[in-house]
Amino acid sequence: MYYNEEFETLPRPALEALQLKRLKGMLERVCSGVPFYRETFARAGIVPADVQSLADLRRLPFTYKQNMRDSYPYGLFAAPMEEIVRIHASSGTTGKPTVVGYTQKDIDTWTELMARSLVTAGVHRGDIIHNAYGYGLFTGGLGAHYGAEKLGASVIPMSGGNTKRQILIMKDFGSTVLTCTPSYSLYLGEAAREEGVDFRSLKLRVGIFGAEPWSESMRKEIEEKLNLSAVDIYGLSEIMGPGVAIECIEAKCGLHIWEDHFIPEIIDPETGEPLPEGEKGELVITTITKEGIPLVRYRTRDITSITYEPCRCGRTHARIARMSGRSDDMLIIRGVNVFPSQIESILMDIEGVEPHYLLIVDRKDNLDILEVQVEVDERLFSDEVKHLQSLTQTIEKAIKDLLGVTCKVRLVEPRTIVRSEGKAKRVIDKRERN
Ligand code: DLL
Repeated sequence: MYYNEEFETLPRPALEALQLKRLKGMLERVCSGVPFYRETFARAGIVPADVQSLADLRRLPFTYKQNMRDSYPYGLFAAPMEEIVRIHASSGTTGKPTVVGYTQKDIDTWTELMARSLVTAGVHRGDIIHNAYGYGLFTGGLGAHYGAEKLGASVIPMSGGNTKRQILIMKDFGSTVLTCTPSYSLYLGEAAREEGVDFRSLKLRVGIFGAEPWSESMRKEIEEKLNLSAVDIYGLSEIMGPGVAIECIEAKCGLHIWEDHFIPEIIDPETGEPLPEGEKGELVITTITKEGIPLVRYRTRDITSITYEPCRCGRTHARIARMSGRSDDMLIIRGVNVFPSQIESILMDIEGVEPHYLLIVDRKDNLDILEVQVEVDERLFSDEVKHLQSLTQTIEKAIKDLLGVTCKVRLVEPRTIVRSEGKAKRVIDKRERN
């Protein structure tokens, strides 16, 4: 089953011709409309007319999350604010979020690609989609919502949280599709058991899970516990949101990346050089149809590999492997993107706290938990217990307020956190990954 058969099955030569045409148009647009691109292209000694083949793409400079931050909030927008109809944002490497703007055409494209992704995952009209991705600045909720409506399915806009109610609704409303993060799906499974609800008695058939790393063994566990077929969906706000790539229900072997709108490359994150098909490296994406904030060779930092082998579902779009990590230190904690440097700058603004800390991430009852161990100065450590307690709460509140992440702070004595002779090890991630 296809949503848009013509585009999903375009023979590769036609797909590549379309990519080149769209790429050229996009390069003209960004060079005339965005000073950042005019400057970086000039520095690289390149004008859009130099790009005459898809292979020429590699001559263009990369774009980084930092470039978006430097032009915070709207500096990289290629359309005037009068044409921007939606704004989303995700965490940046420091306190400031990365801001993305969509024109009406961008929303239409996203909606179409999300509808296409849902059909690829085996969803159809008549399905009842329980959408537990968060609604808000995060792209998950609204992205899945619009796609589901466009497809003609019934969407229940649950958003995250209020787990008991989620289970009641899922049961009473007869939900057939669940969309949320993989870790939240397992949490729902556990909570249902506590409520005496057996997933085998529910109508759920398909789960569409993404926004954080997960593994094949986790897929197996989810499928067993929730009695559904679990599909991996990938996306990022900078590029669009959910629906950049998704597994097909037929093969569940790699995620089709929608090449009529995005050009993927796999590069060596150290050297920036392109890697051959099948080799693991960093995913770089060029958007070729976006108007609000088109991105040229955007460094996603996500590690994967790509294959152009035909897929048994008949779609001709390349497949990327399940994400196996990141080339930077970004953590995803209960769906929230967090950089250790963000926590560090919060800690450093608090009096009595030493610049030695350790973040310990674990998963308990299928939920991510973050412990922040931090050294306090000698004077403070010998202080009254109530002062230490209040400091703990101050730090926990600051992290919650600024980053949206709940954590447990543990104050430790001076010189207890292991010092390193090279790069400091700031993070211990105990969550399962393979
Ligand atoms: O997480 C968009 C999304 C929403 C995708 C719902 C899928 C479902 P951001 O908050 O900007 O956007 O985070 C993007 O999350 O660069 C990856 O590191 C990670 N990520 C997203 N999907 C997957 C996945 C949304 N399927 C960042 N597997 C990305 C592993 C994923 N990591």
